[in-house]
Amino acid sequence: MTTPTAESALATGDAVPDREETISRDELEALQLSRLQHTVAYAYDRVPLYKRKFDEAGVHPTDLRELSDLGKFPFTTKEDLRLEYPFRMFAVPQKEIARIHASSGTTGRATVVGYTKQDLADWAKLVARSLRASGVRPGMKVHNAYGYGLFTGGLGAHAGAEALGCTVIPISGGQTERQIQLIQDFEPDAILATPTYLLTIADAMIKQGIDPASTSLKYAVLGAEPWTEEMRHELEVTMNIKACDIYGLSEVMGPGVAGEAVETQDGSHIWEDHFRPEIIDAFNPAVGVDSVLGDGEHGELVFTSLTKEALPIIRYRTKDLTRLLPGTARPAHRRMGRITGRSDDMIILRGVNLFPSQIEEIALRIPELSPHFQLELTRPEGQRMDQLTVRIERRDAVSVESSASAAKVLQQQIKIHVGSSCTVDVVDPGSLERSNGKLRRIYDLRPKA
Ligand code: DLL
Repeated sequence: MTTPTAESALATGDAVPDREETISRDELEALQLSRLQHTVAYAYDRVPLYKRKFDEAGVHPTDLRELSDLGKFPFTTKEDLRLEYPFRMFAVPQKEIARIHASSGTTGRATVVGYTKQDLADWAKLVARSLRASGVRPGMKVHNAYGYGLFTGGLGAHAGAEALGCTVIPISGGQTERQIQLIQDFEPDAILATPTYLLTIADAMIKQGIDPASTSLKYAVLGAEPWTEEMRHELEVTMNIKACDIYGLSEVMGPGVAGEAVETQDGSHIWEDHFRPEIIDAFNPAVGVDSVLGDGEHGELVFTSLTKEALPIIRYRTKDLTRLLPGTARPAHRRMGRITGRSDDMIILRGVNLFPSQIEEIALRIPELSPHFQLELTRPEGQRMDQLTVRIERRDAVSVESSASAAKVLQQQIKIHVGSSCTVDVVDPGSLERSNGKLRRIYDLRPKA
């Protein structure tokens, strides 16, 4: 529900937030509790999986008397969604489902998610809220380079930008030359893309002799994959823009579960009037009530939806590793720290844990090296030890000789900050595959066990 003030603010191009964005923490928690009580009862009554899981765990929706009681309820995992493929997680009859999205399902079956008309309206409202927080205003032209289709990025961002009152350019991902042409011709104010795809666009502009800092773009709202402060700096300087984060996942909604404020640029605010976040100890095999961690502690992010009709989701384990921080620009809504990685994307190299974002952070501090890199894991014949090779492009103007010393610096810095020994292979500019959306950084060539 938007208040008349917020509606008129949208119409006039003002930046006044929704009422729920500015309520006090106490008011917000009261709202969360009533919505949570409704959601667990609704899920229990309508989705057989939840009934089964709650019964097995010996909990009933009436056990939820205060917010911390949520810890008594069982988790939901991607595996649960796969087992209930395609529609058994839906809490409404199919004719009430207005849209379906699905994850690509690189391993096993895709996970399918559904939305009622009301869910779509809530989703658009939250994406609009996120974009507005990130500097986008009604009337602006928005170039949407998230992929359209079953992926929630394209259509989710599209509906949010429309709801905000923007002029949307639905270009989708790929066809980089064409993207550049349209950025020049249509002169958009904002671009929505994955960080690595924006990098691809900037890089292709440079190759065409266009200065990426000279375009009409002023704002970028970037997400769908992990990225670092160093990458933010790289993109902001190269493109002369303000770049903010947007976070989300299809199982919980899509983009817009959390969004970053341009005035603080200090991490995405989780829209807690629609989602209750928790952090759990991801690597404890017996995760349960006791494993809920306090604010500020690092662990796996877990979400419970508070308003969703088609796919209520209870304590969904995202596998995303981060921590909860106090709200700043939107004080009642806690922020999430940058996602260091996913628990299932962590490289364990001779006992040391490593994420691609750590390499990004270190590499981008070395002036000779570009943000284009891949991590290759191998186990050479006859050896028991795994080997990590960081393959990274040198910057355009850098000579082969100076990139050799940069390689040494990178290798040493990785050893110091991460604790892993690796080989660094500096390659020619333009020789590594470019991103079209979510970039694959890890190439695991080790023999399968
Ligand atoms: O990536 C939704 C989205 C689209 C978010 C566009 C933002 C912008 P999925 O394909 O289900 O949904 O992938 C979700 O992507 O669990 C994270 O691992 C990762 N992810 C999404 N946003 C961020 C972010 C979309 N801002 C998975 N930072 C999530 C880091 C992110 N990782």
